[in-house]
Amino acid sequence: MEDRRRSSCPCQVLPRDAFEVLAEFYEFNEVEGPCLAFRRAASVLKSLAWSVRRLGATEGLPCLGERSKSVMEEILQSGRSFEVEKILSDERYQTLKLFTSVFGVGPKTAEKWYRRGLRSFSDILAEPSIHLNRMQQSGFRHYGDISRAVSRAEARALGNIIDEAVRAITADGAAALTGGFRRGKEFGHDVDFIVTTPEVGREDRLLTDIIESLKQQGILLYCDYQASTFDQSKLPSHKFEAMDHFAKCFLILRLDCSRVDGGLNSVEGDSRGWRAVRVDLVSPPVDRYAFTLLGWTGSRQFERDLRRFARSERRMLLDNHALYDKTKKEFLAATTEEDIFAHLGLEYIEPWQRNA
Ligand code: DGT
Ligand code: MG
Repeated sequence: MEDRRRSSCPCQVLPRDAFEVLAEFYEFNEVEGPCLAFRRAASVLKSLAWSVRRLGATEGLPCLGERSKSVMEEILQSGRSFEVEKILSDERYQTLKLFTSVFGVGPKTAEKWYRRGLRSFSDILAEPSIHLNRMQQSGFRHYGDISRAVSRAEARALGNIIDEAVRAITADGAAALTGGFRRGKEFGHDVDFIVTTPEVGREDRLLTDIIESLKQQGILLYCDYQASTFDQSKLPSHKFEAMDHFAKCFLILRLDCSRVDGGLNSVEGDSRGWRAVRVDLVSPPVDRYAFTLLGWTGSRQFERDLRRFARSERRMLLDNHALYDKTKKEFLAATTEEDIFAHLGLEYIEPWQRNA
């Protein structure tokens, strides 16, 4: 009887969601240690094939520290976490969560707006002294569409569009789906592709040509292009958060309903006949393709853990550009992801097993 009452309680929270809230709270407060600890704890629970119903069941699981365990214990006993409920009802947390949900708005900008007393989108848009950059303007303009999940069918349709654009530019070019969809996810917040040409040095041009083609087709709603700053003499970075230096672009594309099998994942978009979708393209030189594919396939937690394993267990530095053996003092070449796992002395891990 009591159990039934508990399960119908609207406040009931899953331990994994509680850890995500706590991680985000610490991220907003720029406290890295507990943020990463709660993210890792959430990942561990996500990777389990079963749901945790009693604390004893978590014994032996890695990466669950004392604080994670005590939050979990409270939830398993009462269905709630006092700390998480306090955060969820906190005005600052709610406001930063809302503001950072806009494309182009990071925690620092959100905090700045919050400190100025702004609490809603209408507050921001009505404030004459706020200057929105181009990315944020697009973020607000397409907010409804890009905050709605992208389906696998939509990702496939975008894959066809990018593939056609690449092949029209160069017959031997290629586009590969990466990110969450390569890991088998059914929905994502964007669609990530790696585009390449077999000729090293042509990749920057390939990306700008693709952008031009999307513009000609009338489907380019927003584009932030970043030219390559890749320096092959540099050692791989040990900082995961630093993005790679290859040519890349962050786009918003117009996806027409007619291109998607089964229609768009959006009621409003269906009646309009199109929706806006976030798309990222990265274009590494072909000899770095395998490292980029591994790095952009994710998940973020998997990438962090793989880099940590390389560093602490193998004395190797891994990032999206390269793998460096500190003992031999040499770069290790790879043409496939299998080569990289082999250099690390690991069995190949399939993309769908990387959903940590
Ligand atoms: P999604 O789009 O939310 O469904 O999930 P993902 O996994 O596709 O995530 P996304 O699109 O943000 O990023 C794609 C991959 O790129 C991600 O799995 C790992 C990599 N990545 C993303 N952000 C960073 C970053 O800040 N640094 C590095 N090194 N890699 C990143
Ligand atoms: Mg993605």
